[in-house]
Amino acid sequence: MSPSVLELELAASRARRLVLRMLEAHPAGHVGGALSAIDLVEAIYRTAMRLTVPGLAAPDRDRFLLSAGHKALAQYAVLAETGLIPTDVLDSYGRTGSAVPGHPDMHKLPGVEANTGALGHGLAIACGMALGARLSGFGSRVFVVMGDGELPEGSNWEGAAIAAHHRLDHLAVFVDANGLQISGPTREVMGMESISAKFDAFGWATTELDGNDMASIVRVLDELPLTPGRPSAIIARTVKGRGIPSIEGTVASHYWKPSAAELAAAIEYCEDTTRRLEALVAAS
Ligand SMILES: Cc1ncc(C[n+]2csc(CCOP(=O)(O)OP(=O)(O)O)c2C)c(N)n1
Ligand SMILES: [Mg+2]
Repeated sequence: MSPSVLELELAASRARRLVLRMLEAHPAGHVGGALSAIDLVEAIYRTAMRLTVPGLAAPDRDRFLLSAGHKALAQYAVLAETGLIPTDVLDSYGRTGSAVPGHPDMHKLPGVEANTGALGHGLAIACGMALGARLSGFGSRVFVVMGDGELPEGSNWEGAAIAAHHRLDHLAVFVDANGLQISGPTREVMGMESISAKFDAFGWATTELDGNDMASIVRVLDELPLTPGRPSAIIARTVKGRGIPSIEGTVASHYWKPSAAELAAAIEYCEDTTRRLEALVAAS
């Protein structure tokens, strides 16, 4: 049975706590972009993907590509929260040889489909996977999460053209549009609006939603493909650093190095939120 919106909110809160658990192991990382995207990642894994632990390498599996690889803490936390990897793997974050390095490594962690981190490659890789799945007669779907600061990379638009040309309607791209990138607001660094109009011009079906609102995310996931015969682009308006009030919406959240007190305050806030959601789920 599909989880309720409330259960998904609880799962995402638990995943945020796991991001903070990695920071307890090593107090530095790309936290802001992980937390803007984590509601999307949680909902995609929990409601849309067909995945089991023994099936993580099955040829006909659904695939998740984190094109903006620096958001890796979100994927690691969700893989652990959903039970696809053991949670204690997260405690090696920051150590040499860790299976959860700063950018995802497909040779180290099951569930990671490609080594990303150099921005602009995930969509083209996903196109190959989606086309390959179709040629193999599999019903696999491919989900991509990109950043809005990643969009200026030209290779994305080669991928966008390929996906539309091949009518890859089992491919869905979520743009984590938090309005910020590494050095400032995306509109100042390299404006790419209207993102929807650009994907639309390439032949995609597009929609926009609040990417930190579970009800909206689930509604769109249930509707995919947005238009049969077209790949889907979902422009998800989010808040960078969502879930840690002291860094929400700040450029500084991009690579956060919290003091012990800042980390403790973030953990306390997150655990309060989790307890509140647990009570609501129990009462529902
Ligand atoms: C090809 C490439 N150029 C530059 C970088 C450096 N870089 C890392 S994160 C980042 C900003 C990405 O912004 P966005 O996609 O909006 O992600 P967010 O910061 O919002 O998580 C940049 C430019 C990179 N990783 N790859
Ligand atoms: Mg961004």
